[in-house]
Amino acid sequence: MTLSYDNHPALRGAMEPARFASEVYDCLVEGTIPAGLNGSFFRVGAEWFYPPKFPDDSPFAADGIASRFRIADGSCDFSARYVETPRYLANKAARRQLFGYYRNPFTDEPEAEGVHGTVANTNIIVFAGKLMALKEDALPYVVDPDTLRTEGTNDFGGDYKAPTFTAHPKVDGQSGEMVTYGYEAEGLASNAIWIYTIAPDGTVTSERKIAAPYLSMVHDIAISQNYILIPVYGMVSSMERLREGKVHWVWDDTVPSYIGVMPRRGDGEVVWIAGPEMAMVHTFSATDEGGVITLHAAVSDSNPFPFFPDVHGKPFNGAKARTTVRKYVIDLSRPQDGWQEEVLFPEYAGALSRIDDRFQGHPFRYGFLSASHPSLAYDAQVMGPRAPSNGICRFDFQTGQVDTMHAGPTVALSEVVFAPRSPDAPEGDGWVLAFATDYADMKSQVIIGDTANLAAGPVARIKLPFRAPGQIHGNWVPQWMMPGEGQA
Ligand code: V55
Ligand code: FE
Repeated sequence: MTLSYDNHPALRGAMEPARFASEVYDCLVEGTIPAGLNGSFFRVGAEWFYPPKFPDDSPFAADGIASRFRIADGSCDFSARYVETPRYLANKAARRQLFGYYRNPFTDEPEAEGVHGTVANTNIIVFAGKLMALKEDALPYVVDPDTLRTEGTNDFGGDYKAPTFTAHPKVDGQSGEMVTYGYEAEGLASNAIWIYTIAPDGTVTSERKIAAPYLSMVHDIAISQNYILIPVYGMVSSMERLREGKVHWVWDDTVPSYIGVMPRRGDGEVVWIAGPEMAMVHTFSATDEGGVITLHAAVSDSNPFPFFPDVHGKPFNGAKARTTVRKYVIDLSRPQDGWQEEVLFPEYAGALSRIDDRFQGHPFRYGFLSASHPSLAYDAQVMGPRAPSNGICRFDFQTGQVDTMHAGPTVALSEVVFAPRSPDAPEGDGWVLAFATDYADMKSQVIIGDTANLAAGPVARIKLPFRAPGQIHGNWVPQWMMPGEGQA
């Protein structure tokens, strides 16, 4: 049998799968890695080890590949390895793709029967002493931080009972408590969401079961001091469409959007606040005061994903897919009024919103984003006509100021992560790190900037001698937070 990507034109150039595990000892560095930056930048991305069964399948079904930039005393070692999910191992044994459309087991080959189709490609976190690769359709996969070998799933001693676990759990920056959930928690196409709190030692401390107004992609949530915010929007599915052999998600612009508001503690019910069409795929964070919630998020007016079709056959709308930084205010004394939305920095477009994670669940001031902006020059001959994300931005939500670092005219950035200068540094003070591929030589790098002067440009570029896959999400894990390390 011929194994090639020839029938998959999207898997060429910057998207062509690398298909190898890799290690680079002592990477080449341009500039100087800050002396105080000690820890690991863990990332997970997606590549098709075997080409998709259907050329129009969602890239969200590509295999997870975990990687680590381990930074200490001004130098950096890199490693990468596929997450060894049951699907990846079964495909390897068969030497072909056994799985069909994204999250549609009805389209799998008979040999895939009984093998979970998850690809663990969306986020990678350290919590309760474990490194875990996450995909919202399955339990976390535990990965050894040193070898990046996969050890198996984690159900937190059997007390996490949902079959699915979000890629975006929230860890309270002060208490260390995790607020997490699984959706489609009562089986494929169910609208059940099971919500858990987990103590810093990995003990499950609460379980609550709610029903969404309808089944939708619940990719991310936000937590404030007192509430959990659950966005629900027109990315929908049904058992019927899965049985018809289609990709899991489809956009429906006729259903209302909702933000579910649920008390973090006690057994208060969820209140669903309704509003117009939008897709709130990623949040920054939220705060609440006197029963008024303020939520910041990266939001588009409609379907942001061109590979998920429209249920009414409408063509993909690029303008409405543009994702911007927005602020939502919800007055819990008047839930029938819905929410008030404000687009804060309309010229910046970017989807992968982050904060200084030490402020998760508490009042916060700064947001971070890899973004495009009309003032950030790019080489259209190398990059093509569409502006890439080549700015690393820090938004001050108090003053409206934006600090921007231009990453270069021929790079496309992945999500930015923030590394605090010290455990108790002021909010937003430290370094930003972002993985990028330089389209001029098709090699990858990590770009580091100092928040004290982002406009000055990168302080260091850690260079790989090849192109590695971009990440979906990553996290900076300071040395003092690594499993097996004492608190600094
Ligand atoms: C997202 C990403 C996914 C997924 C579902 O960005 C939602 C949103 C990379 O995989 O499976
Ligand atoms: Fe995400």
